[in-house]
Amino acid sequence: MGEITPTNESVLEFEGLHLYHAGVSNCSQRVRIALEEKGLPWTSHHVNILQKENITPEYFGINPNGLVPTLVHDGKVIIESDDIIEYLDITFPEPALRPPEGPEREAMDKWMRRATGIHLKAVKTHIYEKRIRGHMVRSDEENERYENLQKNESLLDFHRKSRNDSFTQEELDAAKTTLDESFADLDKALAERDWLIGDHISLADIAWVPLYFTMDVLAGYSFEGLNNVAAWAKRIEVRPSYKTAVLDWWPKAMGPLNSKST
Ligand SMILES: N[C@@H](CCC(=O)N[C@@H](CS)C(=O)NCC(=O)O)C(=O)O
Repeated sequence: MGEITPTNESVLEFEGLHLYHAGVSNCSQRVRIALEEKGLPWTSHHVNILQKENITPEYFGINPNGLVPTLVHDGKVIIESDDIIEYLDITFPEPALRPPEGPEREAMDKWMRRATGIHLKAVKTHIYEKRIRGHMVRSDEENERYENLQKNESLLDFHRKSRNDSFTQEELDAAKTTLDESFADLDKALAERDWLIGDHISLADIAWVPLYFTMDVLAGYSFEGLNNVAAWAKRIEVRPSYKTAVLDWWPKAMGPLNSKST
């Protein structure tokens, strides 16, 4: 479950919960929301991905994909946001963010797998295409460093296409279609309930809501007609975790986070 052995051994000595994360990152938002919902104290290691602070041998030694977030808990290193939030709920069970084992747990797992499954080809592709690419252009030197450090072929391919502006129209259209289908399904699921699973917030909501928060601002994605999704996001926005986990970390340079709710 997301646990890896880091080559950068400096983190093995960390005590307590340490999070490598970025303010702008929707995957980091997931983990910060879960931490805040559980009231867990944590130490921040902010990695400014807009400034390419993740492209260093030190950080690749902690997360071999060079991605945020990474959780270090008493020297144990966990990567992948879905695995991290699940780890937190298993390790610190109260308040529970997962329903007990059974059909609701299975439904929650399915939503989480779906969020993970669409991240690179749909979420990231659409956001990079619409907004981030212009903010994260890598210099030749940064690019060379990345090519030397990154071993994950899918990520190498993604960043080469992003840098060379060489996503095909088919790939961009497929990303948009996947997002349209996903948010439409989310809207349907939320038609008769306040939360995706059961009657309170769960890891399913925490996995999906950052996509809503960032998609509209970063990608200009239209949520028109998805009223249940918008109402659900507002239910999250009134929780104290929204301010501490989402708003307080959002880089002002990227504009107001959620234009629809302000
Ligand atoms: N599957 C990973 C995806 C993580 C990811 O793509 N993180 C982004 C920010 S949301 C990142 O680090 N981007 C920098 C890069 O791609 O170099 C997870 O869920 O943790």
